[in-house]
Amino acid sequence: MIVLKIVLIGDGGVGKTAIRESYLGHGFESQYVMTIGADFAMQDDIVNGRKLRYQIWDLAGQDRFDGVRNVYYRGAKGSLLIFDVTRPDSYFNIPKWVKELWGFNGQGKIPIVLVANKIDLRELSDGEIISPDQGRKMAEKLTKLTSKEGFACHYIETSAKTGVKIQDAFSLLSENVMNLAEKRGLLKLKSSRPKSSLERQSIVKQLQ
Ligand SMILES: Nc1nc2c(ncn2[C@@H]2O[C@H](COP(=O)(O)OP(=O)(O)OP(=O)(O)O)[C@@H](O)[C@H]2O)c(=O)[nH]1
Ligand SMILES: [Mg+2]
Repeated sequence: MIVLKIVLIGDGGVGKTAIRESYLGHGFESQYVMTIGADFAMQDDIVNGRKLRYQIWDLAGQDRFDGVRNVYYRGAKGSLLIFDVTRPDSYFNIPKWVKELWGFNGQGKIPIVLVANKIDLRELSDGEIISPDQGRKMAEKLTKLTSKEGFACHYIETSAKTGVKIQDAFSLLSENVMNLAEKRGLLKLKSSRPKSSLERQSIVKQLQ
């Protein structure tokens, strides 16, 4: 069992909690209840035939929690960085979130999946909308910052309301994290020899 701490980040109201709840199979709540500080959940999953235990930290996005949030990043191995396609400000704030994430997790640059949420509202909204092209461009910009580290930042479009691509967002992130761990020799995915319990414990420790 691989234990993976991930953080859900992005501006207040972009849908971090809704995405977490959808992933956990709890359905969709249309009323906004702002997260205070952080919420925590665990979920087991199987990705590419490997058993995973996610420790999901769903952080409060409102500015008033700016100081409080920093402690929750420590030990994170990857992040879903979420913005709301109907709120351009949440897209333009992405650099702020990247800086926080890479500044406080304790290991510098770690994988990010950039998530464009609320795509069910694209057709309905008459305001300015962030396009798939803009989303991809931002992910490419992030990848320029991480390619030296040996990984890319991917882009995915979701709706917590309809559930579209929610599972994929989590598995894309864990695949990225595991590939990186394998590259760095922390995880031998292709090993044919069964691992001893000591080896397994050490992998779990390194991924925590
Ligand atoms: N239509 C639609 N509404 C969404 C979607 N995701 C979230 N919402 C709504 O957006 C509002 C905010 O969602 P939350 O998940 O609470 O946002 P958050 O990012 O956790 O916000 P903070 O906890 O304050 O940081 C709620 O009213 C949700 O119902 C979506 O994909 N589509
Ligand atoms: Mg929340």
